[in-house]
Amino acid sequence: MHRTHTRARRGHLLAVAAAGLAALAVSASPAAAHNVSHAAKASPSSALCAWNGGGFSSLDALAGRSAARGTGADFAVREKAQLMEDTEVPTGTTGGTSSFTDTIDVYFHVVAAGKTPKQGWVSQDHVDEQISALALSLSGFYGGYDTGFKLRLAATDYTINKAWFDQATFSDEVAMKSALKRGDSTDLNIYSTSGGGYLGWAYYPSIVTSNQYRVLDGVVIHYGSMPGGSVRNYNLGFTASHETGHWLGLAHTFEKGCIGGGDHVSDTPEQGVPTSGCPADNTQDTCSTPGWDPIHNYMDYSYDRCYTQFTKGQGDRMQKQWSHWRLGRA
Ligand SMILES: [Ca+2]
Ligand SMILES: [Ca+2]
Ligand SMILES: [Zn+2]
Repeated sequence: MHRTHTRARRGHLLAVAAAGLAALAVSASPAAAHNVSHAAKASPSSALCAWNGGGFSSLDALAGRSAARGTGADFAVREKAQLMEDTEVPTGTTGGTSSFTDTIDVYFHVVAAGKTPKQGWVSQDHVDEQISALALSLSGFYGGYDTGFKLRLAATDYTINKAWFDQATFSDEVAMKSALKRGDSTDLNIYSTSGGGYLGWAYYPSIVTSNQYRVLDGVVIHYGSMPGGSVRNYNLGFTASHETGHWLGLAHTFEKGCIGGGDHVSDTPEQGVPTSGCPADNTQDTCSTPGWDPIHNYMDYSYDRCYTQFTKGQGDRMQKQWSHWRLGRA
């Protein structure tokens, strides 16, 4: 089935013909940048959120308890808690320019419980539409900054495995990724599953430095979050954009709340709490510090239809994180 994405934003009607894509390179005029900041991690406990460059204690803890994950029928629990902290790169790292460009190879893994749509079986067309939506969000097509990242779908594979589809435990995640992960540190592995009760999750790029946990590097999404999918309000494919933002080193715009600096991005205003839904106007303001909340930023928790942008500051950060953590590694 062939779908057309249509998004009306601020008087612009953007129509994207989803294509079977070998290489996606979409340019768009950078729109007025909105703001962003990072997200408050729902840390299970303080002991579980310590990533200080020396180890993966939080992941160790997770591995040890075989992850009990809550379910979020209404996706109030939008995302599995981020168990790492994003890590700075050295001053002078390559990136942070508008001339930056690079192409990310994507390995897309459809993991289903069976061969019906409700069992997570999604078509190649559907996968192509997801890649298109993700590529367009990175390019600034829907608004915001052109981050310079382009995508190429390297391969799609299909697996029927009920436990992997369910993603109920950490060990299921490790088993799935150990079997399916492909490529090197510059390659984006996306796993379409039930989401284990979440829309998705990802890990920051510094995970590639861990021999033990690098297999986890990648993005897991709920199959119903793909364009035209079954998850109401979150089915334009932008869960993948949000999670890929993490994969490229971005934290949530609401990270550390109004304290500021939580996302290490200066052009995203502080945000006290994650946005719920899609506020009718742009004047949600949960912190007294300058700027309205960045409700249109992919790194907030708004509805998909509210998402339109990464900022220049985020694009710069992605490029540097990419250069430092991902380029030149096995
Ligand atoms: Ca910020
Ligand atoms: Ca404010
Ligand atoms: Zn997130």
